[in-house]
Amino acid sequence: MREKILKVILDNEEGFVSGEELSKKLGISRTAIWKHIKVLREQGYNIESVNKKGYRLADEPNDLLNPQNIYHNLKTSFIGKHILHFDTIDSTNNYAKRLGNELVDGSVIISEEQTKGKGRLGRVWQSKAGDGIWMSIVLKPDLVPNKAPFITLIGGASIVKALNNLGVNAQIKWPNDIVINNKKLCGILTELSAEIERVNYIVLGIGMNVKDTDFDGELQDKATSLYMENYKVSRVDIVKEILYQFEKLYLDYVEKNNKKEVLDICRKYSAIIDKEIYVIKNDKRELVNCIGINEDGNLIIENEEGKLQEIMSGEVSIRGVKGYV
Ligand code: BTX
Repeated sequence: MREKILKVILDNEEGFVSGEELSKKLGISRTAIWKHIKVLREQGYNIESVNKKGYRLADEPNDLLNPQNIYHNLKTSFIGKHILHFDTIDSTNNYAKRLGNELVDGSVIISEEQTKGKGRLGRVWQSKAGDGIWMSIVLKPDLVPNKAPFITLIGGASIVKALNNLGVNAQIKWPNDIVINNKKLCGILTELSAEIERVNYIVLGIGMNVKDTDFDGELQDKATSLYMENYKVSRVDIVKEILYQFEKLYLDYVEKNNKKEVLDICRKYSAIIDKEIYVIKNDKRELVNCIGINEDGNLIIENEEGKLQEIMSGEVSIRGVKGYV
């Protein structure tokens, strides 16, 4: 019932909905409505009530990542149609992997906080309560395992497209970072459960800093958040737009083997193409020119001797000449 009340209020973006209208529509008393509204407020919904007018959601951006908020007007067909939301969790990727076989294709796990948020190669991903979007998408494509790494690029392309659609000037640092002003805004961690010939499921983890954040130690120089770059965008709008953009590009790839749009986006919004970059492998650091991204999604670089080389994602780290990018 609470969800139905919320839906009526959310649907009615402009004006007020009176208690009487809600009570008629939903067939419960006005007192019952009022009690539900009280609980919704305790959950964090900023619902205003004005005498003789009724209820409405207050002006500020609707920023709670509760499933109902995300389901509302979500334009996807299956991605994000089943959402699990936690206040705190070890890692949304770990949760998704623990339940991978049981979760339906396109399920999304979101948490306000992660106590063991992780990056690639066991690195730590700072995920403080309420500061960002920490989420994982569970995917069950009919795919051979060696086609799975491209899903990371689809993730990056959909995030950068979504952010730019929302007015945020973000770029991709191939293969798995989204940056603003040369600082790291968002990281992607793709994990795979597979047999030799067949993918069981893929977990696409996305971590994005949104609010003003107290970054720990070394992160202060290389990380940023949307708010810190003066973009006040609602987390709900970002999640919905990412899921929408992701679904289109993902279906193009798994159903039609079409990579074109993903590659176009990765090239258009690249933070490193046509720049000098350091490529770091094990402990070796080489200064190279970044030439582009080829049809497989691999990076093409020109090394110090002028030779062109192809780099696959996962092999290396990339750093800019001046700092992170
Ligand atoms: P990565 O290995 O490319 O980046 C990890 C590195 O990024 C860290 O070593 C640190 O230097 C830096 N870093 C840590 N936390 C942050 C942060 N909040 N903002 C910017 N830089 C940071 C990137 O791995 C993949 C990150 C995926 C995170 C998501 S969150 C939801 C899902 N669950 C989970 O445990 N991981 C993913």
